[in-house]
Amino acid sequence: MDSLASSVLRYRGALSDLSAEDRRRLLDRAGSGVDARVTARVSELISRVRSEGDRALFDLARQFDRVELKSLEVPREKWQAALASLDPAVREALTRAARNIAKAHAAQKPRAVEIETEPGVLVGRRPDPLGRVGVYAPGGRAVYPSSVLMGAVPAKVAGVGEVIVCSPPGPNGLPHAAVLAAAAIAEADRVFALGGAGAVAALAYGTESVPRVDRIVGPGNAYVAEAKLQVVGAVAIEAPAGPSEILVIADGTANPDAVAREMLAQAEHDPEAACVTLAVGEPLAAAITAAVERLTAGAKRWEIVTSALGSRGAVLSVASLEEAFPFAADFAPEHLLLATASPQEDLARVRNAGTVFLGERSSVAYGDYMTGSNHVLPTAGLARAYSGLNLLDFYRWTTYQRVEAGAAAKLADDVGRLADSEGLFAHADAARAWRTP
Ligand code: HSO
Ligand code: ZN
Repeated sequence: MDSLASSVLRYRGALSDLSAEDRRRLLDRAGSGVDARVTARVSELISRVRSEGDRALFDLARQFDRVELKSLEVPREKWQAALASLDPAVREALTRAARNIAKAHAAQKPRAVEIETEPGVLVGRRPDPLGRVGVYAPGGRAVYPSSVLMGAVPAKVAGVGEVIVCSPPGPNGLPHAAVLAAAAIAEADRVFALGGAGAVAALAYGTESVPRVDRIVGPGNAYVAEAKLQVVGAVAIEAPAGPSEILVIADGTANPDAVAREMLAQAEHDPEAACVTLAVGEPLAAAITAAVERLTAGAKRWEIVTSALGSRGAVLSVASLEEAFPFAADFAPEHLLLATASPQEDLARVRNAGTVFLGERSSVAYGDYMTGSNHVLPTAGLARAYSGLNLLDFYRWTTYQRVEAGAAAKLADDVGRLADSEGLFAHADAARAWRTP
């Protein structure tokens, strides 16, 4: 591996020269940022909220947010006030984002189906919107009103009965003004000033003032992510999202500066972000590396960017696109950017990406905020099995079956046989009772 002291990137050189150890480190991102102390601490916090309810939540606000809350719930007038005092241009941009998210997700509406598997045997299923959903929005280093929209807007489009936004309080006892404004734009139903593992526990189990929800979505720090995993027995969550990731596949048509900008954009999210480029040919890899170094030197969030690129940053050369796609499928990135001559054709070769950006002009930033596609996406290689947050996450299916008179008589013998073979004789009796209509 080329380890010039000047490079801000952890990995350089040819993909085919990567040692087995380095390849594994790049691919194996599971559990990054989680340690045993977090696990123990979170389980303690969850037990406290379960046993003490609101009292624990007020205590946690004192302890972690250093604020004495008067009430956990934030009245609607406060969100409306936050919206009114937001910079009008930002308000317009958020409203535009919400509109595009609503449009893109409305197109995903599921349909009820009913089919006849045999004459007189009808089987169907119907999508039912969830009753109540919690949307978590972090505070502190990452205040992302955009993420509030990504959770709450699709929930409302699906027709979820009640959408609850939770975000930690600042010194004034309220969540960040931008988060409140986004909750207002998304037409959330209730907002609570609650953060961290305590918020997740309250949403999962309910307290005197926080109602229990059916699903919790939205990004958070290591404590929130761990808490979501620990409450899975009581509530549904979405695919756990960890530090941001990007994989760029670039061919000779790519602009090195454009690729470098995309690397830095995801790197500035988190010191643990994973940013990788596969460039066709060594000269292109060298040009992209130079661009990454130049832009990093001027980065406003220099510390975060250099930590990310220094631990999981890579610009690697490949001989051809054919070499890039299998690696991309193994890496299973949250964001895949195809900076290639024919991105639309290359899309057919993509497997296991959270979301794909076709052509270097389709900046990941556009998807993060505005295209309408969802930015809550699987990370750490979970894109192998999970999809990004989408409309279906806000429904559950009710399946049903109906057996008509003549059909019951025809099912009776075979069902009786199968039940007998499993030693379940009451099942067999129940089936055979309808043999003679
Ligand atoms: N890129 C992030 C989402 C986001 N970007 C929010 C800006 N704001 C998901 O990995
Ligand atoms: Zn982003």
